[in-house]
Amino acid sequence: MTAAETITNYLTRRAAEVNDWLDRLVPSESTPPEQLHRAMRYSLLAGGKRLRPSLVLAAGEALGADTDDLMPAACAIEMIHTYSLIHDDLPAMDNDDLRRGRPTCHKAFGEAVAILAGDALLTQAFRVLALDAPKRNAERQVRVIGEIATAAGTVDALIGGQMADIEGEGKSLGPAEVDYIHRSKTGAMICASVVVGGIIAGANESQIEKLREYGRRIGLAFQIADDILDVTSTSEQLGKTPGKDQAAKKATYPAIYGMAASQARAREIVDEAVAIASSLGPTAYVLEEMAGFIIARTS
Ligand code: GRG
Repeated sequence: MTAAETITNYLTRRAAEVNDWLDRLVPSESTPPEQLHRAMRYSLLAGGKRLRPSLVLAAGEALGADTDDLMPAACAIEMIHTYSLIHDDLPAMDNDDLRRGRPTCHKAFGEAVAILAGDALLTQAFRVLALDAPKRNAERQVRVIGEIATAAGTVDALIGGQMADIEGEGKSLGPAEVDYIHRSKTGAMICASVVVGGIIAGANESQIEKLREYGRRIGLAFQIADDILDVTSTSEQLGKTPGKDQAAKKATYPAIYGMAASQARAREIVDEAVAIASSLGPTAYVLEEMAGFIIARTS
């Protein structure tokens, strides 16, 4: 990122690079089974901010890694994120019609194909990481795979957080339970993105710990911002249906603490994240900017 470039321009540029790689890392629409590959590509290449892959790139490059060495892991994380969105939108889960500004995968392709498209993206993510392994330091790649699998898993992680979210619907949850859901469902994959960049760059343990602390904070801030946007935004801005949290009586930051306190808390957490990133030195400047973007975003 150059001094003259805004964080929005930086993210647009990174998203275009990530999209090129994603396009090459999933089978084409003409590869059988065509309908399944169409559905995978429909959801994966439908836009999206590419925040998680951009975090892999920003963290890795800050600590000296080359972009091409970071891209396979960055794209694997985006594939897992997209699978989670496809499955979350299904009638058995959040039952949504709109995602990334277009009909959800099951609306466009039917439920059975959407389930398989999600499964296939999750599988393809680990295939990409395995096929990339011969080009990498083996010990680091195993650690990367473990880090991503853990974040996508059940303990303080994506699937576990989704389960707690489902179990909590309609109940009056307290702050600790809401923090657990946010940390697991959303925070774990965001945090892993930052840490994975550091591992690929060969960061030392103290640097990795700092990245993890930074990642934990921006992961939580991201979800608080998401809760706020669910109340304040339109479907045009979000590319998905707003107001769903309130309709499902979900425990969110604004519901528990009120809007002003939620905004203040998100700002506080981001300030902490910026201070941690700045302790990694001037090359981590992009991470500071990204922390700010997380709560300034409108979609
Ligand atoms: C089905 C295992 C499983 C998990 C689903 C991701 C998820 C868990 C649910 C999605 C619903 C939701 C609102 C999650 C919290 C915030 C979040 C992950 C928003 C979407 O991420 P963005 O804003 O989306 O980065 P884009 O489209 O920009 O990639």
